[in-house]
Amino acid sequence: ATQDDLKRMAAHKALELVPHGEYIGVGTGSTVKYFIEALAASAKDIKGAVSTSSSTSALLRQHGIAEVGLNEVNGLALYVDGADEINHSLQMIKGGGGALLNEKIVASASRQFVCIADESKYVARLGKFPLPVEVIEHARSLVSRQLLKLGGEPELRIGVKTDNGHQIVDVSGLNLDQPMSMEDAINHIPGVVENGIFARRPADVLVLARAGGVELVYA
Ligand code: DER
Repeated sequence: ATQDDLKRMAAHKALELVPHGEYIGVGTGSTVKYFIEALAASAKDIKGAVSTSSSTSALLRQHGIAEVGLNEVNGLALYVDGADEINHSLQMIKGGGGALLNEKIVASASRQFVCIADESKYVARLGKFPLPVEVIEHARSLVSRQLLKLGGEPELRIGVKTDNGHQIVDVSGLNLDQPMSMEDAINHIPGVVENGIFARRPADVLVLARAGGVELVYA
């Protein structure tokens, strides 16, 4: 099975966890793209979807799934999203697709976080994938100096502005063995908007696709 086959398998399996008649949150990325396709082809009648990026909004529109704004709903039953890395406590590194701010916001509004991923994302230790940090442009150098003090090597994601108009620096070399502490430390740097460590609020279940099949993994 190719990685795309595995992403498709995980996305399809996640449909079983989608309740009827509820609002759900939908993340961003190529695995989520397969989830949106599977959802559209299924008989699931959700009330609507809260998006996390312009690319996900375009996919929802393309597949005839109603999009609602987060301000229009009072919480969400479920949030479905991918990850760049996810450990055995279901803590994640996200933001490879540049939507980490909206993803963390919508995830925080959701009662259950379902992560869909192929086996390449499931790791014993977080930190091989460079950590995306969303920063305010005029504070970028100030933030980068602080990230260096934390042991990181920040690199500007050239030519990228997030849907919320910010820049992203990708930070290699950080020690993420205490992911919750690092998530808080980085978010306390003035000029940081959000970072891609999802440790304070990890996923509730991982739909993990391997060559041998798809399984539900709990922390
Ligand atoms: O940017 C993100 O957080 C995405 O969810 C990313 O982590 C997963 O993207 P993929 O499904 O294309 O691998």
